[in-house]
Amino acid sequence: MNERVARVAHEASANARAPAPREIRGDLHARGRRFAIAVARFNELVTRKLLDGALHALRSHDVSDDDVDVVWVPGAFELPLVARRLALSRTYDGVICLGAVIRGQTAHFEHVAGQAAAGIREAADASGVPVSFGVLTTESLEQALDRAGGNHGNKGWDAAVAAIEMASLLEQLPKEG
Ligand code: INI
Repeated sequence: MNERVARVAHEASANARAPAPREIRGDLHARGRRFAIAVARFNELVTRKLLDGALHALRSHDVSDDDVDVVWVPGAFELPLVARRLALSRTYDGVICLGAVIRGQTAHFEHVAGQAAAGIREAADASGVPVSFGVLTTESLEQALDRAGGNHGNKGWDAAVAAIEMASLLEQLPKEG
């Protein structure tokens, strides 16, 4: 055994013995899980595509349509209230929030986008249920469409997959004391 081979063999055996922390990850097995989707009607041209993406993701991960409720709200500003109600109901393993806030269309972009993000976060914190953030904040309609099934993927799909992963992860973590 030359010196380099001996060193590699030594390192490999040391690694095999090295203590390692337990890693915990959520998986994407979602059969039997229940999800609610809260989706804003404002910019429905975009949000319907986000909804299509989210539903496609759930179905692709074996979630039955019978285990999904879709709740329409007027705009992204209303998402937090509904997300909180859905999450606190303990009916769902995860809540997926979908919306599109487009700067070109509103002077109060920052308020709508900021309140939606903070409120959705707060719904998750208050309930301990995963509430995912599928709200686009873009400069233009074109950018929003790009992220709703166009050139930059579908943020609705991403938000649904995040909710699936988080539902699995939370199930594995110690319960709150
Ligand atoms: N709601 C959105 O979801 N996206 C927007 O871009 C938007 N703009 O442009 O104003 C918007 N406004 C409506 C808001 O969410 C509330 O529905 C409304 O203020 C009533 O509370």
